[in-house]
Amino acid sequence: MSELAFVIGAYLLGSVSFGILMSHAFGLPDPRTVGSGNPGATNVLRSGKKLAAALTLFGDAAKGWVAVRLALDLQAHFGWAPWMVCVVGLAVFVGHLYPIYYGFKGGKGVATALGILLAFSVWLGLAVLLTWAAVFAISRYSSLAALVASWLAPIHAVALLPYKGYAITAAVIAVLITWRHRSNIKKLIAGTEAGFGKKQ
Ligand code: NKO
Repeated sequence: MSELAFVIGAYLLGSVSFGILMSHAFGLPDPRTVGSGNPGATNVLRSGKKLAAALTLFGDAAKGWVAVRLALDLQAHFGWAPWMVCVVGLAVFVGHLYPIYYGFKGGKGVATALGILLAFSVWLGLAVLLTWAAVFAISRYSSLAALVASWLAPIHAVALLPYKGYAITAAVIAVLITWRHRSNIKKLIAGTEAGFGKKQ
């Protein structure tokens, strides 16, 4: 029962959008009404306010990290099944994608996934972060970097972590990230995706 309450709490925490909150705090337009229309760090960065984008990235990642970190502590103290931690991770992630506070229209899950994977394992989080940075450095597309990082995350998880539930969770996250990036994928193929720097 306490597990179910915690899963619901994780979903509600995931529903909090730092992209919307930070844009409001910095007097920027609602990110859902400008650029790609996505309430994520990338689209907040398109406003030109780097601090607002950085705080969006930090906040959206932190909520994923906090939910999973707390679940790991509770699992250790109360003998929850290990897979409960995975369910909590997916709950906070689904909250970000389909938030109860914003008509179930949320973000693409990249920053929140990073926080979740960092809480599973710092090495897993760093491997995924490095993948994102490498693909972004080469392509200058935030979306392509997120897609490739998400696809490689389950492979990193299998290689790094003995508990296979984390790899399965990363695979589910990769499927959902890909689904949420379907408009980006169409634009990448058409050559009309908005990049940063040299490609713009
Ligand atoms: O506006 O549709 P858009 O171009 O904004 O946005 C596409 C973008 C949406 O995601 C975000 C969050 C952005 C993050 C920048 C992240 C920097 C570090 C990322 C690490 C990545 C982890 C991948 C996790 C995979 C499981 O994609």
